Amino acid sequence: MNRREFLGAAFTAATAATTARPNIVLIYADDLGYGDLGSYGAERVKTPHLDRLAKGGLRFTDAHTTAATCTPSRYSLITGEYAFRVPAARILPGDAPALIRPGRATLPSVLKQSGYRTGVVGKWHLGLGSGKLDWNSDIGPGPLDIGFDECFIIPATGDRVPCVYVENRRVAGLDPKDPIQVSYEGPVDDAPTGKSNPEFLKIKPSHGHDMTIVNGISRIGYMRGGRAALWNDESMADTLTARAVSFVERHAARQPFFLYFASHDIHVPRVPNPRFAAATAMGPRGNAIAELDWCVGQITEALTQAGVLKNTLILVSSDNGGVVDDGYQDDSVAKLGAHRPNGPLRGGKGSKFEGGTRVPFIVHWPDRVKPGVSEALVSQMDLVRSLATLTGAKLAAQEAPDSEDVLPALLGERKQGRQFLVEQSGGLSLRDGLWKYIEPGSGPRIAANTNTETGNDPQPQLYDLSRDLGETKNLATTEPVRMKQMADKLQDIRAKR
Ligand code: NG6
Ligand code: CA
Repeated sequence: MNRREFLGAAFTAATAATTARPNIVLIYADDLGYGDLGSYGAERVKTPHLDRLAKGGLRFTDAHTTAATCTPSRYSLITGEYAFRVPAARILPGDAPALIRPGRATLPSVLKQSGYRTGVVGKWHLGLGSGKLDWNSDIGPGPLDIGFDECFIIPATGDRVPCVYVENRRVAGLDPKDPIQVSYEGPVDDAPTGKSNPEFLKIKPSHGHDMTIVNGISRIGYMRGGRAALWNDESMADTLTARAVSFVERHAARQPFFLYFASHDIHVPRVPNPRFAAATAMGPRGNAIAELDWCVGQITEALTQAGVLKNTLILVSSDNGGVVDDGYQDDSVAKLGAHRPNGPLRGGKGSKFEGGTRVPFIVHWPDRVKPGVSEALVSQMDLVRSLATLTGAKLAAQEAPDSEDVLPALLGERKQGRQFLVEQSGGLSLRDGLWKYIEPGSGPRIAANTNTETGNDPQPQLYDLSRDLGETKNLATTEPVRMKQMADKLQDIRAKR
């Protein structure tokens, strides 16, 4: 062995000693707010399975999505890049082309490079195909082209057509004699819609959501055909959970594996299985949280049964803050009572205030992570680089460009995460430690449909979250120097200087 080979071998040994390849299960809830779990203060809904993970793992109090809505948050989670850099990364219709181009480094591709078997089950909402997708033939590019070995997905959201599952490259259960046609422009047949025939609906919209009716629920967008493939909202959680459990069972013998379980709960339409009808006194929104908790219990049990729970890194989070009425008359406002979906935070889904992006975040890994609470500022976008470090994957500096390695914080070995974090909701805001700067923004202060405080203000806003977590006292005029520094820093990050 010459000197170079010797050094190479020594390096490999050192790397192997500091990297680890646990199984990784990322449980990503939809619209679950900071205050929606028992472990984060909820009292009107019981979440024992999630709370057990929080108690046996590390519960973060300052973890964030990059944006206050779904598609941009998921874009960042998968790519490690701020979604504000990509104008197309906004809430997508169900027929949008794939947002993430094949060939770039992604969370699944990085883990695949490290030897992981990768799978996604659940809500995708990152686009499919390359424009004018034919749902009746092979579907791509999609998850299989950016690092997932297998997929079973809802193409967009539960409230958007097409209301079918896509398994790998095909619509699951599609009868070729009954082809699917999708349009976001106008009706594709003369079937009744939510608008023309509200009497056919089992849940009525409160805003929007009045187009094609599937399973007694009108959606956003129009579709026809594919009748044998249409999903059933009541059993959606069961279907997705069964797929997740099967993934664990199939891959437990050949570890490591990475499962991205993107639950549909608790997004609208909230149609939990009838067995959760009495789970809470909050109606479908509360019951959907109970259903989510059940799903997590099933997946955890599958890991336990397979004998891999201890060596599995379970991450639990949500794609944006909580919202109450998000478009259907589902009793969520009337039955909310004292429940606060975003806990002590101001705003919620779609807001510039902390309720928009600060979400539950739990890290559970019995073999490595000691139970506790972490106040570290971390972003879901940091998972790409942090998990690359953990598993020994190579990731060039220009890949996952906004992702920081916060692995020590994720494992509870360090109290600090990142220093700066941009939050996106219409405009941008900046966190610098516990300071928060919100750019001036036009537009309504309250989103009328959802009754959410948007955070829009023609004046700049500055809050000291160490003393004012609820963002009530604007310090912009009393701290002009700090405000200017933060505004400049935000400009730098935006321009990537
Ligand atoms: C909004 C929908 C809302 C929800 C949201 C996306 C209307 C009136 N509202 O446009 O119901 O679907 O988009 O949610 O259509 S997200 O969690 O996927 O970002
Ligand atoms: Ca969402």
